[in-house]
Amino acid sequence: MPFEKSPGWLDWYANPSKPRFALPAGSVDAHCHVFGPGERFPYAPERKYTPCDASCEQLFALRDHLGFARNVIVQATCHGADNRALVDALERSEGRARGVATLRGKPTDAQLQRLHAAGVRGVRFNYVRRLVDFTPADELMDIATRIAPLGWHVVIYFEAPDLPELWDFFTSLPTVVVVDHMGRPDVTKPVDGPEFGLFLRFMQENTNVWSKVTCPERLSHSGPPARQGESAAYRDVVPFARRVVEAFPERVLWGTDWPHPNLVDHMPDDGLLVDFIPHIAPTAELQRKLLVDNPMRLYWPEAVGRLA
Ligand code: 0GY
Repeated sequence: MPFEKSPGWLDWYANPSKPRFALPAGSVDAHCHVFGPGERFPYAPERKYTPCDASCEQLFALRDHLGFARNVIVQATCHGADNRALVDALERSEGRARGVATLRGKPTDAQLQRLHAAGVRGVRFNYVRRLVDFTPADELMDIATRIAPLGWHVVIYFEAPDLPELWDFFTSLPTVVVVDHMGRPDVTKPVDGPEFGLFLRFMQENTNVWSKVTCPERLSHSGPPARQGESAAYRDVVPFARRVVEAFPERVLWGTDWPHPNLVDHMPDDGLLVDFIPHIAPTAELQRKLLVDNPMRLYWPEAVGRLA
């Protein structure tokens, strides 16, 4: 079935540069997606956008080019709760990808077991209104309760102004809770201001909460580097991400967000995104935790201590 991309949709960067920053051995790209291909895995009827295709083969080529060992593939909203493209990617990864699915209603035990066998280790609850329609809290809490015994976690995607309203629900979740993109702070506001302060308090008071320090390209107002390798890339996001990495070094994850859905200004060169990492995790120890130890603990706990 042919699909036409949403108007203005930016395709992913075809020839990313080789990063200057050498990733530690065993690094995990802990936030990325696959889109279709639509011919094989049709986009969901309820989707809010139609992306370009971005296959798992293309994702795995990017993984190897950038120097990552593994991926965590997060179900994108354009596939709704149809996890077939995700499961197919996990099965083709030869054990080098784990996944975060979207579930609705009352999943059966058999369904959960199938997803677990494929490599799913979490579900995503999305509160970004431009991406999804509302799902009742009871339904989500039911799902969280069902997945907890499997050792899965919940990934939450929301925007900073919505945290106060969602706080009670989030803090009642019975699993590890991973926040996408630091809860999307407005980086034109002070890093020490009340809005980001609330997010830091959320992590401080709830030791089951982790954060992805991802998506500078999405959060930045100062923008991408003017020229390749310039260290000031996305400089307005650095203080926010670095604060989270330094305050919670055991509970942070990093990922490319390839193929970068819904960007309107520019499409990042994924090699330069990797070069952003040492600005937010300035020591080798912080980098190892962010890129290897933490994602391995969450997604490949059985391999910790056994694999590089
Ligand atoms: C991201 C961000 C976005 C989209 C999705 O599932 C999605 O559609 O996650 C966004 O538009 O902000 O994490 O990829």
